[in-house]
Amino acid sequence: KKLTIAIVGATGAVGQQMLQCLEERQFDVNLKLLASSRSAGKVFTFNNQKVTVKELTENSFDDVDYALGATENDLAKKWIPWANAKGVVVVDNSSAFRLDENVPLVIPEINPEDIKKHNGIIANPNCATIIAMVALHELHKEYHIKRMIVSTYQAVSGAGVKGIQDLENQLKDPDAPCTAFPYPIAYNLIPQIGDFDENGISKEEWKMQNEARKMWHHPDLLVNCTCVRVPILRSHSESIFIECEKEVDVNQARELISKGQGTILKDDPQNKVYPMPLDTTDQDLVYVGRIRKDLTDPTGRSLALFCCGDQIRKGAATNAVQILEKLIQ
Ligand code: 2RA
Repeated sequence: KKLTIAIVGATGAVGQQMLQCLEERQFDVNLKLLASSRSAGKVFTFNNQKVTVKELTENSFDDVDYALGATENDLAKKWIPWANAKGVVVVDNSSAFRLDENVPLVIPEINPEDIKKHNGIIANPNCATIIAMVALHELHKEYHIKRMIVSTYQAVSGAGVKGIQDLENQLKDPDAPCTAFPYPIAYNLIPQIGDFDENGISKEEWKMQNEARKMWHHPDLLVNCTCVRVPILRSHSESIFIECEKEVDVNQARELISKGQGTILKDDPQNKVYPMPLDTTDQDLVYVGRIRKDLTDPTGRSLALFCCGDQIRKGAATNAVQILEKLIQ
């Protein structure tokens, strides 16, 4: 019997990419597209079949085996119990359950063994966290990262279709409305993603430390993160400094990354070869370059690098579909 997979939040940027990833990765399944009443009736194509979006209700999951969640937190907290009540296992891209101890948080290249610990929900990490950890994983295994200082340059797609539309509209007309961000994003940078706490640290900035600690099973990891919205469509870029337990070697680090799962080494600065968002857009690998020793650290245990990855793909949809692949294999 063919499995039935539901995409919940099917008409958003991530939901649409999930559909495309399922098709690219040849999922021979029945697909159910669920969204709000205002999207019900829209028709999409999957494996050359027309699929009509249905309204998400409590009874949407009777005939579903697995669900991919691409909704905001509040809605996820509402519909996921409906799905679990019908025995449906959910891979959720919202941040609602990521830190719940009964919910595995997974990047398949890093901690696939955590998938089987699920109790009905597996959480997909935040896009900026996925891109950083895929870039760093081999280095962490070799040098054991103690502390990370990260600056992110996050694409407007992180705020969904509205974010993309704001940038495209404002580039045409600087007076076009700001619907996704507090200020114009065209020709601008906005050093805020999510609300700030009393320490002046944003919700997005806390995600990097909280989620990396959970997935690396490394509760002492220290992360200082600055998250900035930039006028780029789809790829997040990140400048990362790591302080390790062991002395680092740049050539070995390059070797580890070139052999790493999910990464491509783009590191020949003398020939202007380094990661850029235009290169990583609409593909699933994380590009890593600008790898260099931190000459200000006499212990030789610190290293800096720059990486880029597609926020909608590996940062969200592809990672979730890769988790689903592991679940049903
Ligand atoms: C953002 N990481 O970039 C958040 C959610 N995708 O807006």
